[in-house]
Amino acid sequence: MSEFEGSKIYYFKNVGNNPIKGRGDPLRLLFNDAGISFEYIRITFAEWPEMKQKLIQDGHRMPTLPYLLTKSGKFYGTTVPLLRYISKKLNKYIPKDSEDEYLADAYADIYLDWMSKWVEAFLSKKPDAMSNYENEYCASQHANWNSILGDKQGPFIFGDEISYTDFLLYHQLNNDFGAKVNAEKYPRIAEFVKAIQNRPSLQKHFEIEKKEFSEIQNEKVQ
Ligand SMILES: N[C@@H](CCC(=O)N[C@@H](CS)C(=O)NCC(=O)O)C(=O)O
Repeated sequence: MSEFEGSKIYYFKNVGNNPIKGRGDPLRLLFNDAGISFEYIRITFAEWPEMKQKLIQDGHRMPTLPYLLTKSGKFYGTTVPLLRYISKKLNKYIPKDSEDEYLADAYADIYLDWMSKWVEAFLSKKPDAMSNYENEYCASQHANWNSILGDKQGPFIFGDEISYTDFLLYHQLNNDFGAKVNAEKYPRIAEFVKAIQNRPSLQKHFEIEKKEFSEIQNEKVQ
């Protein structure tokens, strides 16, 4: 049994009235795909400062969200290093070829830049910040990822084998546009999204996502 079985994953509640926006979901995608049980604990913006201070006092050096606590109480933070670490431990989701392993790291770095741009636009007070981000920045990211996906045969970044970087890419596409893409302009991305959404091991994940969406909509209506 994996040491991550039964972990608690902590992330903010309700970023932008949406259960998947922000940085929490790549971990959920990986856990769900791998069939590892976990509890997803959502915390409010008001709760976080005190929790963060407590984590710092307890000696944790990466007190940002998301973070993970294993059943035995081990703390792990920061999304990409954590995805990579879990993948290594599972001996899954990391390309076997060392050049592809390097590329997976490099593409994960591109994801981090992309996510930072989204955070910047999301938090900006400028009225056109989000539309500029979506129309200009996202367009250049989509063009680049369409090419990256075109470098190999197969629906995923490294071909037929899914990697942790695929979870990052899918999450960002979902975070921005609910994973809707212009299939004529970006056919490889469209194929990729379809492959992720049709993946049998992720069907429960998508059901939970749908349920959470409707719960948030109902909360808004009340
Ligand atoms: N490099 C980290 C960044 C994490 C991060 O900045 N998380 C934000 C939420 S999306 C956060 O914790 N903000 C509150 C804080 O920094 O105290 C990662 O990718 O996990």
